[in-house]
Amino acid sequence: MEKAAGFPEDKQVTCFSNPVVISKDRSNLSKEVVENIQTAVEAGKWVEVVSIVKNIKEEESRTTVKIAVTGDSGNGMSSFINALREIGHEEKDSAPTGVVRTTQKPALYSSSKFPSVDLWDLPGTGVTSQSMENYLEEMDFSKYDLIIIIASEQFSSNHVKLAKAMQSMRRRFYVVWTKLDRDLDTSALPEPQLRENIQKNIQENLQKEGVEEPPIFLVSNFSPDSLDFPKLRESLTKDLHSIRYDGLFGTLFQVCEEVVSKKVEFIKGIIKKNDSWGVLEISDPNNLEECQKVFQQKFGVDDNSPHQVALNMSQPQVIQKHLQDGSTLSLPHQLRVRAVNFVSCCFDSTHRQQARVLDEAAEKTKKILNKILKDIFLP
Ligand SMILES: Nc1nc2c(ncn2[C@@H]2O[C@H](COP(=O)(O)OP(=O)(O)OP(=O)(O)O)[C@@H](O)[C@H]2O)c(=O)[nH]1
Ligand SMILES: [Mg+2]
Repeated sequence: MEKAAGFPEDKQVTCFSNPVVISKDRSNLSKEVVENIQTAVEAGKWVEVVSIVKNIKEEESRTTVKIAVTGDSGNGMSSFINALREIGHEEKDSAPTGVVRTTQKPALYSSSKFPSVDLWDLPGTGVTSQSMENYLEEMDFSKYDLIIIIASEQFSSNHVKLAKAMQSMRRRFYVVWTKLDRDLDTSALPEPQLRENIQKNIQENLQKEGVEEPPIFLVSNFSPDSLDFPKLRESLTKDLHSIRYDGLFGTLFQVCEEVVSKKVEFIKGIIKKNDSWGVLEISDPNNLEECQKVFQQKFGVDDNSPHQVALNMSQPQVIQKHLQDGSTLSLPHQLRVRAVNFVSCCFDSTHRQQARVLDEAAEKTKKILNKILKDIFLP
């Protein structure tokens, strides 16, 4: 449905109040959420970590991703939007199309096929302004998460300029060649050959200007289920997922990793001073097995933890297995630790062994965190 005309306002992630920018644009998390997850990781409460991360993902899934459709006027931009939304040009909510310049100002559409995605039908180049510089300025492509450059008949210098601008603005973009039905009707070449020629022509024009090859799709807007349309929908779904969650995944892992590193630093301080072991409730610091057990407990990677998480994950058995691999000691491992204890006592200082056991517990914790986040965020 067309919602409005005019430019999209520069909405940032608005699901949390008091946003704190941690790394990438889309990874704005409120201070409160960051503190909650830090506290849960600090306490090794994986069930809580899972629940917080799932909430964050849910909020993020409701955040709007903005897609701009641009190109030379008449290339089939509005028709492409209708095809992507799988609605006919004659339907009430469709984007107006026509042989004369039709789209005069940006128009917003949405589709139940792509929830929480704004599809902006932009006026073609040469409609709102004379030069490409003015057009780029006026359209302000920095507002969009993904840009679809539509071309047909010829891949013009405007298309190359658009692609070049997207690359220098580090925007994700596709090139979609429309009206392939007409090309197929009028060309004497067999379909594979024709497709190859079109693709090659686009690639060469982009290469000449130093533009890295974007995803290229050849379609007919009159056949939204054939030619490259299925491939295009698949790529779009993957890219929407990546736009929403890649930065978030990295940021959350970083937040959690910092908590683990701080804890390691704190315990290493105790090891170094060989003092205050009582704080960790370790009665005999020279007993490596006791140290190992306590360290694992402190990080929440002892025998009891995997269980709790497994109950809350989407794929309980798989995660439980991963967690057990990463967090519980098998009997042979325990025996190995004892043997290592005995032999390496002769070479290693007790401190170094304590630190090594600590690092092992921390590594296991990071592995578990990585697996939790991957399980929640991977498509
Ligand atoms: N044969 C064929 N014609 C198409 C295709 N896509 C669009 N057209 C026709 O091309 C003309 C222009 O299509 P629009 O979708 O209005 O193009 P636009 O890029 O939005 O153009 P403006 O809004 O005027 O800048 C219309 O007559 C469409 O029916 C296609 O895939 N195949
Ligand atoms: Mg149009």
